[in-house]
Amino acid sequence: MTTIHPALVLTDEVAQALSDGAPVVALESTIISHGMPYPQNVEMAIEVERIVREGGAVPATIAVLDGVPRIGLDAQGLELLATHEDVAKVSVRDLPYVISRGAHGATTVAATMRLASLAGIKVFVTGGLGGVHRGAQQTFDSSADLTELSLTDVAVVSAGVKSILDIALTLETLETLHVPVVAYGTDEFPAFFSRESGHQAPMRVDTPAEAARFMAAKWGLGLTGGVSLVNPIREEDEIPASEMDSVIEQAIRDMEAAGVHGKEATPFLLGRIVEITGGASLEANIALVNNNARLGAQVAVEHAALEQ
Ligand code: PSU
Ligand code: MN
Repeated sequence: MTTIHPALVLTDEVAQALSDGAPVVALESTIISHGMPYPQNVEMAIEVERIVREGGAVPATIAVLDGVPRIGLDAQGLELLATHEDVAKVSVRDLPYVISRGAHGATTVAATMRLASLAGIKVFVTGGLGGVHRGAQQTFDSSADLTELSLTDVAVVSAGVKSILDIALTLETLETLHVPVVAYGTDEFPAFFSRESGHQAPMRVDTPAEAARFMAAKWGLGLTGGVSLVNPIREEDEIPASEMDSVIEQAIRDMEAAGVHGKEATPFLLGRIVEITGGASLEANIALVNNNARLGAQVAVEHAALEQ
């Protein structure tokens, strides 16, 4: 029996799946409103939902619309997030602000995890996690995605983190925060566009069933907090790290020159990388999200079977 928080509005389909104990996969919305240009953003959102369904799970894209936290969206909701000018980027601390003002908000990994967890969803698929930014020793810019991973019992499937972040510091922080980082089918921690980051992942699983057993073992022991399941982009879709390095350095220089920081930093860098690569990074980004959706659906199916 799942208890669902009364402030949330679920679609009938998601509510039914959760009450049946059927597999559900949460999906974030910052990636739609602030992570990709239109119309690729809404096309990606629709395709990811299709892939999750094809994998035997129910997709639940999460956002705040008119001040209401929504678990599951219709086509109109996805289109609004992809096109509306006034959609705030909402991490956990911003939730009360958009809710109390009746505003629209696209949820980050952190806020999506929290809302998913309040709804009783255990598996969440995204593209890349936020983390510790390069230069954080000076700026203290470290994403609330990391603290949320330490608090909330949701498994997050991502393609690792982009090297716009300091990957070594991000991995150190996840260790401090008790967050298991589990690589899927590889020993190496993946770097989003690239399969390799030069950093080892501390743990590895090779099947969705193993991932589901890992989740059950963690939460069964009362070890609260998330699981970061990192899934490398497929070889045929990757952009080698050697090609991305100079692009990312350029994007960071442009960000510094433009005086951008804080919550605008990640969206700015993502947008610049798309521009500098002439759209090649966008193709890779879409491919890796789809790849994560395939894995996330399988993990949700296996985990739901364990819970029956
Ligand atoms: N990384 C990406 N694409 C994204 C994001 C990160 O490759 O769209 C988004 C996610 O929603 C993530 C957020 O949770 O950026 C992190 O933002 P910040 O660094 O401000 O916490
Ligand atoms: Mn930040």
